[in-house]
Amino acid sequence: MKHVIDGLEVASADGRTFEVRNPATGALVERVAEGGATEVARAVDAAQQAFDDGRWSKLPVSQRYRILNRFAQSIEDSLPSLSTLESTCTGRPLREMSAQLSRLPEFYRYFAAVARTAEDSLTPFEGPYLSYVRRVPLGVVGQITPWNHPLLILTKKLAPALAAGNTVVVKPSEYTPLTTLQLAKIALEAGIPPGVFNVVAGFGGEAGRALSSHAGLAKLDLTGGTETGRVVAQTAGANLVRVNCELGGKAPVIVLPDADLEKAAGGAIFAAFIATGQTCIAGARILVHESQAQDLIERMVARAVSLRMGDPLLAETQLGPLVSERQLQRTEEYVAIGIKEGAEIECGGKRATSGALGQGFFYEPTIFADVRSSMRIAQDEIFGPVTCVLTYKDLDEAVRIANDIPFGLGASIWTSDAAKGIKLSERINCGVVWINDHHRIDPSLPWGGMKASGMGREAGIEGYREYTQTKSVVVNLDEPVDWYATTKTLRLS
Ligand code: TXE
Repeated sequence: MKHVIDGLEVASADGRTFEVRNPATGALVERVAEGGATEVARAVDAAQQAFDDGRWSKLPVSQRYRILNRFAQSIEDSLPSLSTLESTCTGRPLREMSAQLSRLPEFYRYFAAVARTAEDSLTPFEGPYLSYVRRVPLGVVGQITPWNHPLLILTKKLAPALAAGNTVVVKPSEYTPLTTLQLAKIALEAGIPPGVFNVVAGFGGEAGRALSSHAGLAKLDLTGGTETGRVVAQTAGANLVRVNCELGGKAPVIVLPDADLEKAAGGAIFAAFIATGQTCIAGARILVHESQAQDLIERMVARAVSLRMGDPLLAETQLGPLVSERQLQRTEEYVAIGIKEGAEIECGGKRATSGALGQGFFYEPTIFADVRSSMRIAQDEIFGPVTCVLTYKDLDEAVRIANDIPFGLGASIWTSDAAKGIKLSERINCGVVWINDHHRIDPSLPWGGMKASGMGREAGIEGYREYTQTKSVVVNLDEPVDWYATTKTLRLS
């Protein structure tokens, strides 16, 4: 597959390509053009040209609305093939990918509607003035996306960016660029003009670096690891490019003593092992009252060991492989660290190698007990199928442990008393708190982290606004004052 730049499929100038492999089998899926500074520069130029000539940014919003709705419909029509390709490249079960991608069209329709219904404001400016504030697009936006939810994460950024009238250059993850390239072609067919949505495939250290250091961007939006966020924010910041970062996380799942333990165990397993634990809001710290720990652990273990691991494309598969050998090694290293730190493995703890599983990057769902909050397995983002159970004595201790982490993206609270859950949510320092659920998203829900989980918000009205900037216009309704021709004391309002 080739880059999509200015509406054309283009190879890299130097002809380089790289392999995309299936993490469940190791088989080659496709070779993809490997871009670098040359392709990024070409894509940014195309996006700048498209922005400046107004083929998208100056279209009446009613027309952008119609085209984005057509794009949403085309995505809906392509869901079976997109889901299969996404599952093949990420290793995530087709059931998960189909459920996740079925949400994409909503995001484009939602943001098209937000743009279509957006109202500008009139400010109470003192004096004989009419002053109004418009929201205008930013310009060329760079978006760097990861491999765990390639199209969903892209869509949270792309839908508001396009709806607001920006033009975009995307650098998808080197592990999973295929569906993003496919999406760019669908966009063209749906009537999004050439140059508006460009994709350069390639590696973070080269294509990603070239995009994040390009001075022509108006904004850079990254989802990735916290270390990548620090590097990218510095590079883009040096060019005064505004930065949005959605970074790591390690979500606490707080089980209150009044919770239905069976439901909480189901919720904890879902929180921890969906996407084989490779999500920024993975339930990686399960907090339970010390008197109920054994009971909850037994229920969680019973569920974890019964998860069906296997070929992601089979309908019955519940747990796929990790995305890469690197993520597998990282998981193995952290499990070894956990054992060394004195935590107890309740289930899992090793690579799955039986039968065909040995060819892929499969790892058994792993539950650690006897974990202290200070241990590295409880502090670092592992991004694999590993969760830790920690105990608390009272609510204050539960809050302390929940917040005792550099991250602050998501958390869930399990209780039979919603009021208790709401009160507790006020005390948890993170961007989203679910009560009796986990992992739920909506186009209308602002998404983003506190602390080391990032800066800025995606989605919702707030996410849309972050893809716009204000332009204030002040109209003098009287005769202009001739400032130097009068000696009267005048106010500059
Ligand atoms: O992500 P990277 P990696 C976390 C998770 C995981 C760890 C490493 O803990 O184990 O990060 O994963 C691009 N300049 N998350 O290394 O590298 C890269 O090409 C510009 C959490 O795979 O952060 C890809 O497109 N771009 C996370 C994107 O950044 C660079 C999702 C993310 O890759 C770059 C993924 C550079 N210097 C990993 N280096 C989440 N929050 O969901 C890399 N990239």
